[in-house]
Amino acid sequence: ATSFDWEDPLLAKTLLTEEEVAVGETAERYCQERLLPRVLQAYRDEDYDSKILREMGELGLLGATIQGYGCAGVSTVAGGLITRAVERVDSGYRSGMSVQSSLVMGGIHEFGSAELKERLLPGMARGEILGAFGLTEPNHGSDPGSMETVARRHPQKTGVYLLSGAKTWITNSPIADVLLVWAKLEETGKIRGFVVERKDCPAGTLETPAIKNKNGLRASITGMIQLDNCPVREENMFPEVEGLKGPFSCLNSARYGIALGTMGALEDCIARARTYALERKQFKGNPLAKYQLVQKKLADAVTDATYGTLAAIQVGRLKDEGKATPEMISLIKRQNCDKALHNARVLQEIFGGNAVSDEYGIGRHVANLYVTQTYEGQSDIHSLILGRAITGVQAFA
Ligand code: TGC
Ligand code: FAD
Repeated sequence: ATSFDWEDPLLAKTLLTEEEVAVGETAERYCQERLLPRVLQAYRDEDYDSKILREMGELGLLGATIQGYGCAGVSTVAGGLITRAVERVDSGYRSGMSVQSSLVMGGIHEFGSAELKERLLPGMARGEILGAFGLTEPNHGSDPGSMETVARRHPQKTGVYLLSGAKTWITNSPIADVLLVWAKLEETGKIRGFVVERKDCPAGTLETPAIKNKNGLRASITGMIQLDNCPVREENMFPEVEGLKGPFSCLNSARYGIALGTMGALEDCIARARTYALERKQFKGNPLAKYQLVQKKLADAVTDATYGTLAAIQVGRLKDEGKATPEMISLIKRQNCDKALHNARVLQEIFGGNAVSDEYGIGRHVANLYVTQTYEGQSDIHSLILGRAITGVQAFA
């Protein structure tokens, strides 16, 4: 007999291959056993332990969808099950991993020269070489096409570009060994991707100060990238790709990871709220779970997590068949981030005053999920991407 499983109501698990189930279980075990015990202190101290990326690398969790170069070569859905497992613990840990895996390794794999891929990807897959992705600038966030960071040819040295400008709100920048920086080539005005290697930067040409005192995503490290005539060899510029297509191609896979990732955070909120509602008693010794208003909050959240998970699995399948469009990814990124944030905020109410204590974990997810709704295209920006696709009229500017 089949009974209802509140943790997987529509049996999404039956849509997964054996390999995907195994990858998901490996990731969940690592995250629950190794990440969960340290997140509370890390969040309090605003401390990101870069050993985490090495641990993930040892388990084959970094750049997992890439074929070759020491990467696991699993499906898009399996990659999403990894982000879901990590984000079940904390969006900040997923963020550090997404940047490494999707944005930097993914970018180098898709657009880098053969030499760059062979030299950097295996070390990045092991978590020994850490990456950051610099697109956002202090004056240009939602509209990165207006970026000011520029790459000029070195006046004396052939085959060298000098990068100048500033990037801000950059995950991993203070600890990154390689920084994928998007800059406009002075001679063409077109956006190009440059792999800046910290070890090759002369003193004073690259600074990556941390941005401290965040009120969300405190278990990840965020900073700036300041470039002052920083020399980068031509071999480190992506040879072919020009324009916003470069950074946005990397974002497609990172946004996919967030769509399934945020379902992990929401599921953790549901599990915590359910446990609390069953234990906490108010009015005549009844558990909160007995009250209809509380049950509705749980029912709404479980429904949204279920729909979001199924939609993400479908888009993952289409992506691997080469049938996914960027708008499909905007659709699930927007919906899943919005629903995760909304439901987390509502479930927080079940904890009453205790929600204010960080020991209950719910407030941390709420603060983190605000960030997930904001980065990689704020939800309203994804509304406009969808609106353009629906009407044929762009409403950005
Ligand atoms: P638009 O005219 O729409 O496009 C310009 C060119 O780019 C191409 N393109 C894409 N290509 C592949 N995939 C996509 N998703 C693409 N989106 C656009 C497009 O085809 C076109 O190509 P071409 O060859 O014709 O030049 O450009 P626009 O300037 O009108 O863009 C507007 C808009 C809103 C769509 C875009 O700028 C946008 O999405 N803004 C949001 C910014 C954003 O997402 N920033 C992310 C920063 S990285 C980050 O947040 C990492 S957090 C990581 C973590 O910690 O987890
Ligand atoms: P703005 O662009 O100033 O937007 C502010 C508000 O205005 C938003 O609500 C937006 O939706 C709205 N808005 C803007 N334009 C329009 C319009 N045309 N119509 C309607 N509404 C509009 N970036 C990176 O490059 N790499 C990273 O690793 C990275 N990591 C991050 C980590 C954290 C913790 C945070 C907070 C951000 C990170 N970002 C990163 C930056 C992130 O991508 C940007 O914050 C995001 O793209 C929004 O840009 P903005 O903050 O400049 O907001």
